[in-house]
Amino acid sequence: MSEVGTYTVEDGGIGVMTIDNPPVNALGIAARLALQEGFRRFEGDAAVKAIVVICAGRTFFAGADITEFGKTPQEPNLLAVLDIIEGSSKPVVAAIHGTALGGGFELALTCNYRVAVPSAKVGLPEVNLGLLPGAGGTQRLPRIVGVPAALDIITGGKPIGAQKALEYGMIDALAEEGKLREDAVAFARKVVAEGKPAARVRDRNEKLEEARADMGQFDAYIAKNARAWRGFKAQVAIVRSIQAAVETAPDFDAGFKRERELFHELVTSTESAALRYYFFAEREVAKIPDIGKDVATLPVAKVGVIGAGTMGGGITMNFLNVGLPVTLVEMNQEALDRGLGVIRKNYENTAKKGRMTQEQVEQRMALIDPKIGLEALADVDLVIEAVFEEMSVKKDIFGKLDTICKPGAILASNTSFLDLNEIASATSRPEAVVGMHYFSPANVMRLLEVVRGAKTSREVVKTAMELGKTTGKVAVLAGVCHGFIANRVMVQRSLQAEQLVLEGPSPQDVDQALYDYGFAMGPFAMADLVGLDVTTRGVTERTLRTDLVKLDRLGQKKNGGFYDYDENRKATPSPVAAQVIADLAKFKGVAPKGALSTEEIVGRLLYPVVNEGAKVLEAGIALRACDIDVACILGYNWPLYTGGPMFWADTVGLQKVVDGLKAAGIEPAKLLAEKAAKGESFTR
Ligand code: 3H9
Repeated sequence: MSEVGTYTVEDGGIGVMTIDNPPVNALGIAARLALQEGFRRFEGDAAVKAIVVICAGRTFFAGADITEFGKTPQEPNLLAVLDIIEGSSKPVVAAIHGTALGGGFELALTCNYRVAVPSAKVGLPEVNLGLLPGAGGTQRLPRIVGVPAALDIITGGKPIGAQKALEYGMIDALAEEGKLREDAVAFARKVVAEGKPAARVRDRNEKLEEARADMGQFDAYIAKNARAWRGFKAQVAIVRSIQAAVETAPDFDAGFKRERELFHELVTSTESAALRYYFFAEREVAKIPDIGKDVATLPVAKVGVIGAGTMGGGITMNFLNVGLPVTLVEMNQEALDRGLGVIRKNYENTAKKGRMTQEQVEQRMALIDPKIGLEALADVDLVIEAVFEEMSVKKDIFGKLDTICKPGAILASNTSFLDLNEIASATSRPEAVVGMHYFSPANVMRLLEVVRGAKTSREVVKTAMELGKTTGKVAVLAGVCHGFIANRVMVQRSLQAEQLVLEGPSPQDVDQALYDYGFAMGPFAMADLVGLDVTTRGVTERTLRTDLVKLDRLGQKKNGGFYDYDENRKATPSPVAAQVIADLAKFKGVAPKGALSTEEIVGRLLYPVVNEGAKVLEAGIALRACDIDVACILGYNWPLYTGGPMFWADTVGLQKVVDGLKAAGIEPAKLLAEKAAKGESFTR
């Protein structure tokens, strides 16, 4: 008897093996042993004429067990199990519900037939883990769907709904929802009755032979996607592996050998390790040690948002998108109308791209209850304040909310820097006050920092975290400090950049180094895009930005900033900016230190981010290093394939980071120095 498998023989000689390996039936050792055992039994049982493989619980196999990568493999490995399935002398039917992903779908592809309920999804998402489907996926899928579709499906990594999968031929039949087992068994009986030889996907070669007419398509596909795939390795490896399938057909084993070589290169790469780390990190951040299942969430059926500006509007859309009504409050009709107009325009743009219908636009707009004045918020369950970043304004609003909002309502602030405890002190219910810090554009960026004040109740924290999930965000818990997690650590990059250009490297040297590292844009190009006047509001001391603003150089929108721009907004190095930099360096007495290599620039800008991350950890502002990584990746588009600043620091080596900081005259954080001295790491 297997730990996770049960085996029964149904009428008509249909052997059904049910694998139950919660939570997602990952193909770890227990599941593999159960499959091996099932096939051994049914092969040896003359009464069994066909075999159905089905899973219990919420899903079919969700893939190889990711936690096993990098560990000594336990036999039988997945490939050996798939060989057993494909070599079965009896027809095998995969019965799919939930998600058949990665190695799970590859397993289904070694079965002779695939039957799925309409709600099921199938796919090969390995690319998201920096991998290619390494159990035959790049060899078998193009044999079914053809090369162009296989390229899109495997490099895209998105699961495909059962109906579409049926059209592609990825599954053979749809079962009735809720009747998968009966229908799969009936399907198997029919196969037995028809007595047709059970075909194998590996023997189908027509689509590959067709593809030989255009062997240039592989290079062309890579060239077309070069920009989007910058820094990632798996996508190109996937294309090459599919190319190998075409080149070697009908010799399946030769193509498969190439797939294995490429898989091995990827699975041992830092990039894949980073992406796998990130996969678990995104799930880890939801876990808060002192807030377990015993803590209740509060019901939120109606939301209030104060401020219909860019942030308030974006925040509002998150709730409308999941059908939650929002009372949107402004102080005057003009601001309210303008905010509503922007929300409508956003939805209409989405509709124009065909990603929603006009009817859906109207449905979402109808969920907004636009109101003037805070009094309209008396009956909401949650109110999020998104007004001007000024303590006195916020305290005034929270004091009023305290008298207006019903007991039990959650009072949230979208402040990005201010002291949440001070905001909460303006109310008589600090336990109800929480930070819900969104990143702009709030309807797009996936990060939500939930800020826990000294007195915020566990129920309120849990509700805010879960609301993040319901609205498609990844919620990361932060403690109270200036800038919380993402802003606090990332501001170091900008501070260093502005110091560094005074010492010699030009803005374009700095921007190029960060672009090459993987950021979409360097800090100077970004400052020009946002507008230097915006980023210097309230700054009184003399900085590069304030000096540029004094010359009316506001960035892309006016006269250039750190760069000059032509009529197509193409940037060129600016002699005026170079002079401004030289003048400020002289004024501050900064001596030129000469050129730096790209690696030195990256270290100089990003080691201080790591250092601040260590301080954030030390102070308990972030629960774990992975919380900082998730916050930077989702809030600042830190390149995913580096794993975020803390994972990257471990890759570089903490001693090297410490040495780099010291060389730049920056004191390493205590935690960082200690870990480096002990040879420890943050994430591994
Ligand atoms: C592969 O197959 C390689 C092969 O090509 C080649 C081999 C030679 N392994 O996401 P959830 C855990 S690569 C281990 O919250 P949902 C997850 O960490 C794999 N653990 O649930 C979480 O743990 P915890 C290709 C896994 O309902 C728990 O299960 N497959 C795995 O929101 C629940 O997960 C994929 O990339 C795994 N494969 O979503 C699919 N998957 O509760 C990866 C999940 O302790 N998985 N866990 O935090 C998913 O996309 C989603 O989990 C899924 C369910 C859609 C299945």
